[in-house]
Amino acid sequence: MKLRKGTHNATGLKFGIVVSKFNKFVTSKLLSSCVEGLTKHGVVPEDIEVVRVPGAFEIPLVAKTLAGTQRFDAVICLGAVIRGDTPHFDYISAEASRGIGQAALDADVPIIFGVLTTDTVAQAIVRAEPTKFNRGGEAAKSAIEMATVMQMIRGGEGTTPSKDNVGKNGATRRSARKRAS
Ligand code: INI
Repeated sequence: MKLRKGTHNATGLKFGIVVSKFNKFVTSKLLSSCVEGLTKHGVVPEDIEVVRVPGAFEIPLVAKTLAGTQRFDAVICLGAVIRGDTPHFDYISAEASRGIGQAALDADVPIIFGVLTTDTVAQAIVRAEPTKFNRGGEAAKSAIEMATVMQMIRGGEGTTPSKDNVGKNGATRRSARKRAS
């Protein structure tokens, strides 16, 4: 039996981040802790590209487009949808989650769902807080784990990413696969 699982060593990996401006007092915290999570695990700042969008509703299209460039090992989506007095919350949160899931399948690249959906502002704040739930940092870890496990599955050998998964220019097996097709 072969066990395949991702690692948290992100050296040489590249990440795109889509972050929404709506509820910026929450999403800015998600973004900073996500970037910190990536760099803590070996990603260099030049290998992180951040795109800001108006709200969570706009995240899926940009995530799919970023992933489709094949320049990233994973894309991370960050947003905060907070329930109000109308059904608006349900439409935005449902579309963001459905769209992000679909984007990953369409682009064939890991896309991480780091969008908070909460009933109250207080719940959102505590989830974004790096010293509490740290959802931004968790999104970073999930992205690294998915990027490395996809490399392994696609590379087909070993139970950890092997050095020959990385080409001369730092391109991973996934981008090599794209060049070959
Ligand atoms: N966008 C969010 O990211 N969070 C919210 O809580 C939110 N609420 O509550 O309205 C929200 N709305 C904006 C939406 O995402 C779009 O940007 C807008 O509808 C334009 O398409």
